[in-house]
Amino acid sequence: MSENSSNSPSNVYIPPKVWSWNKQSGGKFASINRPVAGATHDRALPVGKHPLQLYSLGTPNGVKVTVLLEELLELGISDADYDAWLININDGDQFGSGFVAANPNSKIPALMDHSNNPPTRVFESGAILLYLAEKFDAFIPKAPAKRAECYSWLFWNIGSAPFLGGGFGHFYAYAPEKFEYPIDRYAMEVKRQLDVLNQHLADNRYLCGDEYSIADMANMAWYGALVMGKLYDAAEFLDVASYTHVLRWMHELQQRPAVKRGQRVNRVWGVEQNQLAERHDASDFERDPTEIMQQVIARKQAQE
Ligand SMILES: N[C@@H](CCC(=O)N[C@@H](CS)C(=O)NCC(=O)O)C(=O)O
Repeated sequence: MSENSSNSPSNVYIPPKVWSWNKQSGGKFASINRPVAGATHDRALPVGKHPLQLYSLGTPNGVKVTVLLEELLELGISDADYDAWLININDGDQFGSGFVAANPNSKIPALMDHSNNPPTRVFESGAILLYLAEKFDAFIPKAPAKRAECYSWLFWNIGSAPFLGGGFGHFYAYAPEKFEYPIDRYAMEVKRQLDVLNQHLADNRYLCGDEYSIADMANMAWYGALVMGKLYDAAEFLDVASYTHVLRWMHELQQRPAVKRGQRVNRVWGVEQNQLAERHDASDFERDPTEIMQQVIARKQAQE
């Protein structure tokens, strides 16, 4: 529609010739969003006692990794023991120089593997899942056709979840106003994605058939949480109850002890017993979450 069209509504947005950064744009994450990359401040990353050092937050992208690490430990793979440090994205921790060195994209999760010299950095949740599954040869099918299926559902998640989080979640839950056009567009896409999973899970116990894998972990953190009503308060709006096969799959996964533990790590909101701001030892799951949170706050204050 042209600028002079007689049909133009008076409040229509006409993009300027060159976009410029308007910090006042509003929305829940307006204060941390920037159009440039790189560190905003010097802050070294802490390093704990285990070879694997995870820097994360208990959002779906973070939970994918902590569930895998807890599953590896549940299998008895002690080399998968890890420290999970809290990166609070609302406080801008992802723009500290140490974190940016681990992930130039400034997003959780980021992993440093100190069992290699120099330590190996891995960023992007899908890359971390693949790296750990291959390193420990677990939760990834061995047969080539099944492994390909696992890659497919894993990368399906990496490509699809941003429409759920950055698209639907942003406009339904976080934008400063409810805009019909983007909510409609992304609700349609998210329902289509749920139907993709639902139809597949009608005939498959797990995403790769009968083998539980990193593809389940990646998708459970997003679409499983969504159908359980844990994301964006959107269960009724999206009629999640109609995706019965996704629900069946998620209910089964929720029974796993490693899933229960992994979902708590680096979580700093919601019901207190479900939180564990940082995990440095298996015994941390038995500790008082408030005490752990207080220790994290004290450490962060000392760093400032
Ligand atoms: N594609 C990335 C997405 C990671 C991501 O979006 N992380 C969010 C939290 S779930 C984040 O760190 N946001 C901070 C920011 O945008 O500044 C992955 O899968 O690891």
